[in-house]
Amino acid sequence: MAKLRGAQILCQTLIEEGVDVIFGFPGGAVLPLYDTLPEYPQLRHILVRHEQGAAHAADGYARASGKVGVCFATSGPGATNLVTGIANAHLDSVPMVAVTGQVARPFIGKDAFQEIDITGITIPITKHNYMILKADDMARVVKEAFYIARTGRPGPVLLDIPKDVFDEEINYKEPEQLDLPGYEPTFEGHPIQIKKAAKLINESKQPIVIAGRGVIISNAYEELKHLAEKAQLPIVHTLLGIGCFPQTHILSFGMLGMHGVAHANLAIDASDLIIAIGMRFDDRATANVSGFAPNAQIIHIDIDPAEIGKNMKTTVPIVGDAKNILQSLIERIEPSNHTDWIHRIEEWRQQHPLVTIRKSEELLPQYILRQIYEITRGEATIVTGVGQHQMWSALHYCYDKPNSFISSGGLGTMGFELPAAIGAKVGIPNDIVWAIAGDGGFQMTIQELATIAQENLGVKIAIMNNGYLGMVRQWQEMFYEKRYTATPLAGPDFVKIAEAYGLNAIRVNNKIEVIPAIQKAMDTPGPFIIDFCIEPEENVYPMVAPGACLAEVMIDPRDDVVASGDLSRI
Ligand SMILES: Cc1ncc(C[n+]2csc(CCOP(=O)(O)OP(=O)(O)O)c2C)c(N)n1
Ligand SMILES: [Mg+2]
Repeated sequence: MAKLRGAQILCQTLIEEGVDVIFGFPGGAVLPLYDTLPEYPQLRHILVRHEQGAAHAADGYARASGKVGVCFATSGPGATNLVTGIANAHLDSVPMVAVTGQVARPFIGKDAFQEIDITGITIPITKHNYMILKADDMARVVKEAFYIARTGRPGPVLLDIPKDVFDEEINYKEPEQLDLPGYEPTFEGHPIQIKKAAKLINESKQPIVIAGRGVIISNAYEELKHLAEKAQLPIVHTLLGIGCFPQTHILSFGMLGMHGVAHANLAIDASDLIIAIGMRFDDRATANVSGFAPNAQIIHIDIDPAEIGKNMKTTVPIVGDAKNILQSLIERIEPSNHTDWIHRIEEWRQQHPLVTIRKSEELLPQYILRQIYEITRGEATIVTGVGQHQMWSALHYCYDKPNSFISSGGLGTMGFELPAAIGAKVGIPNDIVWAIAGDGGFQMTIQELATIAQENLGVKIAIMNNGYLGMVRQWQEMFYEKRYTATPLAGPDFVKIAEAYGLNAIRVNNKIEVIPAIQKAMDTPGPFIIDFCIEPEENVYPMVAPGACLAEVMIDPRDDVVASGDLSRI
């Protein structure tokens, strides 16, 4: 039997769980772990500049690669700095294992230096958490953590490990088979429910699918396509559902919700049957629930039983894995065409012309996104922050490629863009990764430029620099009579900042510079930053005002708008 220290068992088990990269930041309580890392060169450690960056990078890595993201932090402030990133992963169902050091066992409960009850703090924002109190438990608990993080509805698991447990030496023996009584995620949908759902679909005249991130998590792209094509079901998707169904597909009708396209929202309103797949009726997707799909019955497919009936009364709930359920459902539905219904949605699409952009020589963000789409031929993975630029990214880049949009949905975390793009690039190094940043959010995690420089990560960054906390300013313009309190935002010279970090950067002030700048970013190996100084008071449309129903969607009131692009069908 090998004698191993707790830290060695942790590293060994991480490798067994398929981990090859860790985003982290050291400190006293995790020193024994960091001291052990060089014994395991298979584990690449990426040093971030703030622990929030580690959590978001692990999150971006997990979303892009489909693997569990891992981050390390020390006790106390290191652990609390992870909190936003853990919460972000929790709300968006991202598999993550966060390891925090804790003060040594004799000091626990003494308010020792850098002692904080991180398991207590993270109870509501983790799928599960543990404090590992002896090295004997290490391998079993780490394995459980990965199993919990990646199975069922994925989510973050935190492991808090006292410093002396890393150092504790034991006679290591392989952990036994995992035994987690009480944790048995449902995989297969109940056959009676599937039969009921198929009957509803077969009888429906105006059915519509709302597809969410669950489709991406369960890798159900083909099944969704097959289902849609067999019964000719129109598909709309949530913000995090972008990339679950090709947007150039004839049955794709774009995003619903607060900033969804008009025809998607109107179609939901008129539908007689909603087939919700891997989505949770978030209020940004449903708008005012009391007016949501007033004439529709609802089939709700979700792996998490807690989501059923939470926000919306459901006619037929089906708990289980989307891919598995769709396979059974496809067999039971009859081929159909719904020609009149699809024609009606098409008409709405014509009347409320697509996603619009003003005819203008000004530097408009929608135009920039469209050019990034054209130049990358839709091959890029887009990572955004939160705000107007996030919605422009959702609406004006056309997503055909599966899982090509990474964004903070549930928590809406400004500052997500840069570290999450780092994680995504590490997870899919051969893919093109563009971070679309707000000038506000970018300044929240700007320190991660140093991580990009140190690791020479080829992330391309477009800052949508409007000099405002733009989305909040838009709300002030619309609902607070243009009282712009605390939203005008001075920023540094981002080009000089980038240069100080040793990164290539340019500023773009005019429309004619856009295409050459994007081209230059693509042609330059390694990281590249473009500071796009966009129209400061451009707004996001369409929009459903807070409290309004989807059918009350407002489209761009200005009369010089044209469709954003021919290639896009959204
Ligand atoms: C951490 C955090 N603080 C505050 C907010 C509230 N908020 C939502 S969007 C937004 C403005 C974002 O500004 P910027 O990053 O410049 O993006 P823009 O809307 O201008 O594109 C703010 C302050 C938030 N989402 N996250
Ligand atoms: Mg801004």
